[in-house]
Amino acid sequence: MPWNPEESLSRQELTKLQSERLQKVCERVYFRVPFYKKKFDEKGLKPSDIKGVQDIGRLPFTKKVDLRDNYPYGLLAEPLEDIVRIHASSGTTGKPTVVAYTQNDIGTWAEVMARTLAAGGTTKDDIVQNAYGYGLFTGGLGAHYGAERVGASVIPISGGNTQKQIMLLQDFGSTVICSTPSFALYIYDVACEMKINLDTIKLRVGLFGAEPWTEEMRREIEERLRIKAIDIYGLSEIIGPGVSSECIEAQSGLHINEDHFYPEIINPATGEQLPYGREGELVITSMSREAMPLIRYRTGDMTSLNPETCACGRTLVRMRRVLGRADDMLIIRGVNVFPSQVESVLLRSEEVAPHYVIEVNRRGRLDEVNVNVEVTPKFMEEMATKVLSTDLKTFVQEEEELVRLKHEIQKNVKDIIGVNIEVTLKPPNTIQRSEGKARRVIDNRPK
Ligand code: DLL
Repeated sequence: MPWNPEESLSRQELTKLQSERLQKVCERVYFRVPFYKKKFDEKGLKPSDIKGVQDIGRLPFTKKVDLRDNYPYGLLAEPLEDIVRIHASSGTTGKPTVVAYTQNDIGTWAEVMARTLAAGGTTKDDIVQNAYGYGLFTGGLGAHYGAERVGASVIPISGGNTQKQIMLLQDFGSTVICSTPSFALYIYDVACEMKINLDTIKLRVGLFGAEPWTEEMRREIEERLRIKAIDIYGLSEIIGPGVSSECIEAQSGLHINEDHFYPEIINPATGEQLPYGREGELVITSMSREAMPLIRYRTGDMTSLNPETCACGRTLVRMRRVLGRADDMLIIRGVNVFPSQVESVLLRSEEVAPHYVIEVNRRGRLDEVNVNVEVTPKFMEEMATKVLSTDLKTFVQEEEELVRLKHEIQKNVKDIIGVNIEVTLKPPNTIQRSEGKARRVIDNRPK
């Protein structure tokens, strides 16, 4: 059931609401944020030229570099005395990206996160173990406020502390977990090591996001933890988590809270708007934010939009699962590859575990990719009984069974993605686990 009737408006009603909010936000940024006044002026645009969403293509884009150039407070549309919260996301280089909220923004955030939790089937009867990190990262407090708004009991355990997570899952009877998908798998592994009987855990749903993951990973998590795994998406610059989420009824695309966040898909190379169904870069205008609204923010995330009404009754447009950021795309011998595509091929082999890291090296003028992936403990045991000579400690890569599996994976990658990669099989529990966002790529190429 949708949390708010605004999730099921007719397209006509929604467009009217969006157009009103878009006009207002254009006024707000033009008269309050010098950066935007300059951008509008350069295009010869006045806020009054924007009559509705049909005119959005006339507006300038905002990029991450604009946030950095205006660090820390240059893009605020409200005086600091009216700001009640500041978050930041760590960039790969230098200063973090700063985002600010007024009291009303915090209210909007709690509302969209309540929608996310409700879409995942959470009610006031649930106990929500919130394993997103609390702090500058928006995951922890975002999920916290949403869960409270729904009326659930929130356990603010934050990320990390894996053994304690398991203890609380058992003792507090948590029914919903919020975490990155990679951390959920880590919790499962540790629970197995601790020989925990999963029947003692009441978990039924997980709300997973903050990093790219695949359908294959969803299946692994659902089978192992015996829960429904829901994809939730967002980014600090726009609000944090709460931009879009799947519903438990369909688990088929993430409903974008379009009444607050106007989505467009563009060709990242040309900036041209693309129609529904076409894959491109997601661009979002945060129409109802007060402290730091952004106009046509280029998220860097690649997806497509589907306008069909969903089985759950929500009319909000759905975005396809994010394959990855345009910046994370690897170009292997001219072929564009997202780490998540490698993940989905790896997990087709039942003998490998969902723990991997992709290394990229430069040899001469060519990029070489080596995928390190763990075999499952079951495969390891079978190998030990079949190949008596195998010294499991040294994990000899030339061993017949390993060579067969390695070739099978390489062939799958070649057939499905169309590139040649090197594969290094690793014994169980040797690839570093993540308690937050997983680091899937180690790029050793000279900058
Ligand atoms: O990761 C907000 C968040 C917290 C979302 C908790 C979901 C759950 P940032 O740290 O600013 O904010 O990172 C945002 O993470 O642009 C995407 O590239 C990636 N991302 C977030 N959710 C997903 C997802 C939070 N479900 C960046 N699938 C975004 C794929 C995701 N990528």
